Amino acid sequence: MLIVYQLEAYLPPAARKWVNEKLRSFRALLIENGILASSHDASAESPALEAARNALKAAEDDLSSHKRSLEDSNSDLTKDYGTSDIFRALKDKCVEKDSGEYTYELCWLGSTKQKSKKGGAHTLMGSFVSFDTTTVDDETPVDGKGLGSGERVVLKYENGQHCWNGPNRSTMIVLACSESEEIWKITEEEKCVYRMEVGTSAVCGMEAGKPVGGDKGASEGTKDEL
Ligand code: MAN
Repeated sequence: MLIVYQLEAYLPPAARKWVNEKLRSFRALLIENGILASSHDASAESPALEAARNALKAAEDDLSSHKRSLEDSNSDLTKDYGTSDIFRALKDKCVEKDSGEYTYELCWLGSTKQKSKKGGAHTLMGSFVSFDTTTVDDETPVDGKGLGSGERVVLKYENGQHCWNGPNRSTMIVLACSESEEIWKITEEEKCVYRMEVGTSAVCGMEAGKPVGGDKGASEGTKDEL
């Protein structure tokens, strides 16, 4: 067998050169077509293998981003948006109001924040956890911007930034019917326990969180806890 490998040595010089050149150009052709790695380094990858590896990586990235968006959609579907999904329309929307040295922000079914007018970091006053109801008995102001009296829908925001020598901040949002979304009043009931009185069209025509004179919301069965 050895003789086969040494065949080249038995060839006349001109033929040996010809064979060598043919081999070199064949190798170049393989490299050009991505079949053979260009380096003599055994660990080097051929362009074809590299392209396949890149395609796999891109497909895997694509798959994880689709998985993430599927998880987001699933958790959105299981999230409680209230009777008849009424708060879904307000999702990702926020309202603000200046009060004292702060601007207060309420993001619907998101979080509440206190922003100092002097700048600096914002203080998280809680994140939405659940719906509730409360009974109020206020005089309705002439401009209609108040809670009035009766049972009102409450949004509970909890687990905000820890208060020095106090609890984690929390906010109780008491809602009443209004043409547009607006914070009417903000109070700090006790240290780091906040209350916002807020107007929204989302609760118009509701009593104790249920649609007045209809059982549409309740008949849907799954989200009738309001
Ligand atoms: C900040 C604000 C106040 C709060 C105090 C408690 O100044 O969040 O609302 O009462 O901290 O230390």
